[in-house]
Amino acid sequence: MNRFVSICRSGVALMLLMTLSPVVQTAEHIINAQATKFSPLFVFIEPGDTVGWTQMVGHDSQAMADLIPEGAEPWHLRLGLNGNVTLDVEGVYIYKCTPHYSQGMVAAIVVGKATNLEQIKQNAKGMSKRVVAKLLKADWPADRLMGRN
Ligand SMILES: [Cu+2]
Repeated sequence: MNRFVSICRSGVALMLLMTLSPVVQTAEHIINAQATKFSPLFVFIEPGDTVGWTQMVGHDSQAMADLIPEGAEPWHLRLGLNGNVTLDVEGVYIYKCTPHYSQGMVAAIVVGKATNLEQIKQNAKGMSKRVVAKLLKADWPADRLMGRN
């Protein structure tokens, strides 16, 4: 009986610890490749979160030069393979599928606040300019609006 009580107590203690623990929670966000689009087209995440791409047969994911925050690490997932990246630097990241870029397969990830939005607006060209225009019109979470206007 005492042992049972002790196990229950430790269980409750563990639950309390998990609830009260100040550990920062990171999340994983999934983007699907569908025909010649990434879905969702825009994801809003927190620094340290991971983005994973699925259904990537025939597709890749490549961060576009001059369209990611300064100091951020560009990525290029291998063609046809699912993969993921963890993004720590705040700002807007524009990425493309290389084989389908000309068909507009371009999308955006906003990590924390959009600190580099002005730079993105200036540097975007062609298909990336179209996706930036869409991003500006999209519904943003209220805490991300810095730099949008
Ligand atoms: Cu593609």
